[in-house]
Formats: sequence, structure tokens, C-alpha cells
Amino acid sequence: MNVNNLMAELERKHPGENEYLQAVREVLESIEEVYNQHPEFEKAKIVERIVEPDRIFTFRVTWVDDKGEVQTNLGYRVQFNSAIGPYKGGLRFHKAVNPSMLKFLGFEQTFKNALTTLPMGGAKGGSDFDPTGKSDAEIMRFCQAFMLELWRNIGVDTDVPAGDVGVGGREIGFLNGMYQKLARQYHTGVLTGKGETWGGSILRPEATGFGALYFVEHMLKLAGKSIKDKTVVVSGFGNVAWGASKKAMELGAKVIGISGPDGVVFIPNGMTAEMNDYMLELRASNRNIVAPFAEKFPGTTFTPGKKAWSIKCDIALPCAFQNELNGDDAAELLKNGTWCCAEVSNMGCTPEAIHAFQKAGILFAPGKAVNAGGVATSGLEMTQNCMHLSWSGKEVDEKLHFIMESIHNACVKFGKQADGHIDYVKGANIAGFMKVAQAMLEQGVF
Ligand code: 2IT
Repeated sequence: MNVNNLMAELERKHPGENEYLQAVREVLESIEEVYNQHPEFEKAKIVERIVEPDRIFTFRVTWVDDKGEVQTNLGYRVQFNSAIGPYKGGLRFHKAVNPSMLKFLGFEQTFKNALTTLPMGGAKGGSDFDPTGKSDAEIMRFCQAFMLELWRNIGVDTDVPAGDVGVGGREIGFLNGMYQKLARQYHTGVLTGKGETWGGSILRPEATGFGALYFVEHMLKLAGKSIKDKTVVVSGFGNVAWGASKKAMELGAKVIGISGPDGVVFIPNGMTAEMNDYMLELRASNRNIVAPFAEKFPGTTFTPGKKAWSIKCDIALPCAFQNELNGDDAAELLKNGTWCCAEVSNMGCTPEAIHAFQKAGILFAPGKAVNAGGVATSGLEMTQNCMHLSWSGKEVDEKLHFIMESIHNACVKFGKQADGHIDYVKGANIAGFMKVAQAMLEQGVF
């Protein structure tokens, strides 16, 4: 395999799709050496096949806003790879959603899902619908219009969507209601992230953030460190940032910063439980600004236009969006003494930032390993739905612990370098790839 030739070919097929190309390049560079030790992969052209989505659905979503005006958005579902199970992955509602973004996310999802130990293929979908400033009624009408198209392409054993940026419990509710109405199927398992009373996992809202912190705990333990009394900064204030802060606080860390598209809030004395709860309220307001947090809690300060990475901290946790931490941000964090960065968002760091962290020798782990607890808990939700039962929060949390430990072990197994250093990027990519590649190889060429 030759990474540059493969990338040139991919660029020809997907011109200008930079996020997708960036995600593929990172994986190819990680697996090149191992791949070349497997002539059977080369013979079956596994890598040429694995970088292309199985299929993509694109559809028009038309709905009526509160003023009575007709609005048209684009909707998508990228079914990326089903070698190890039915398609599984979130829906993103964000104004910047386009095919490149969803291909990158579907590609990442394929390897992430493989890491979870559960049988789930990879997918991603969503729309360029911007939830900012929309009323609940508008969100409901949009979700219903979106499902009017999507429902024929999903199903409990074919493709199971969930939430992502801009899609939480409220949206999953509207989507699920419409799915059941259209399909006349009342199985609870066609979407995950459902409410507790209608088939949801009691721990799914917390799972991405909790799982991330369990992973960080393992990473720190292996390095002889602990999170207790350390300062943590998270970016964003959505569901993922909320769960990550909550667990970081429970583990004794001090969460001193959160951010939004409008700027950063510095919390000198550390986040309290009340502040943590308020993050949910802020998100549900659909305003997409973090400034009201500082107005509500005296002693915290809002700085417009600044990123979370301007705050001096031990541990940096990107929890919002891809490429939200760039080379300059990494340099600033390193200058301020940050010694651990774990991506909780998908591809939260740019390649320049990752290289800077790796060069500095600090602890770094990529999103597909760190945030896999979210989709893993979705997988557990699917299992509960198929078994027509519900597990307690304690039972789900135990399983999540086990899964995050397994993911960490896989990263260590495949990422351990000759000098003993763990390259978590390589480890996660190789572990995920080997599983999917083996499954593809054994099932033939089609
Ligand atoms: O990026 C992700 O893993 C998610 N948005 C969750 C996907 C899922 O199916 O729970």
C-alpha cells in the first residue's frame, strides 16, 4: 500500500472533501506498516474498499417555520460499512453539514464501532438544518419532515441512527414518533438515545462523557498519574461536555473552563453541580451561546472570541466539533503546561495539533477511542431493546467500564512503541482497522 497514491485516487473521486480526506489520511498513515505485513489484505484490495462508503442517501427536507414560510434543507445518510454489523451512528444537525463532513464521520464511526467490542457497522447522517434560534415546534416539524424521507432506509437490523451535534433526546423523540407512525413498527430499537420511558438506556445521555473519563483514567494510571485535584478544561457546553465535566468532578478534578461559539467562560474555583446542571438548560435554550453562564454565576468570567485552550490547565478535553483545536492552540496549551489531551469530539484536533502534542511527548488519545463509550452505550441500548428489558444505571455503567477498559487495552496492544511509549492514535487505528478488515476478508468480494 502506498498512502500518497491512495490519497491521490481518493482526491480524484471526492474532490475538495478535505475533512474526509484528512480522516482517511490519518488512518492510512497509522496502518501502513501493519497492512504491508498482510499480503491477503492487499490481494483483496481491502484498503481501497474500506475508504469508500457503501452508499449515500441524499434527500430534500421541506418544512414550514413559525412564520408560515416554507424552508428547504438537505438531508443525508451515509451507510459507510456493514462488515461487522448493521449500520450505526449519529445524526448531526448543523449549518455546516455537507457530504464531506458526513463521510469523515461515517469513516471514523466504522473504526470506533469496531473498537467497542460490539457488532455494529458504521454510518452517519444529518442535515444542514441550523437549530440555533428555532422554537421547539419548528424543531419538531423539521424532525418529522426529515424522517418522512429517512424511514425507508433504516431499521432495527439494518441501520440504527442516534444523536450527534444538534440532535439530543428531544430530537430523537420527534424522529422516533414519526418513524413509528410511518413504518407501523413499534419495536423500540430503530433509534438510540431514546427517553427512559420508551426504550432508552438510562445512562445514554452521560455515556460519551463518562466513557471518555474512564478512558482518561486508564491512560493516566498507566502513566503513573491521577486525575484527582488536576485542572480540566472542556470545550463546548452540550451533552458531551456536560457528561465529561460531571464525571471529571466526581473523580476529584477541578473543571475550570467551558466554551461556546461566542467565547470562553473561566471558572476559577471549579465547576459546581449547579453549574453542571445549568449546562443542560443552556443547550436546551437553542441559543448556542455560553455567555449567559457567566451572567448567572458570579465569580466566573466570560471572554468573547477566545477559545477554551487559552486557559491554563493540566488536562484539555475537546468536546465540541472537529478541528476545534489547531496547531496554535496546541502551542498555547503546551506553553501553559498542559500534559494530557484527550479528544472527546470526533477529530477534535487538527493534524498539526496532534503532531505538536506527540512531539512534546504529552499524553494524547484520539476521539475514536476516547468517545466510543457513547456509541457503545447505544449498542447496549439496542441489546436491551432486542431483549425487551431494561438494565439499571449501575448495570450499564459496569458494562461501559468494561468496554472502555477493553478499548484502552486494544490501544496499548497495537500502539506500544519500541521505547515503551504508547501511540494511542496508531493503537486505535490499527485495532479498529484489523477487526473490520478481517471481517471483510472472510466475507468475500462484493
Ligand atoms: O459520534 C458518535 O459516536 C455518536 N454521535 C454516537 C453514535 C451512536 O450511534 O450512538
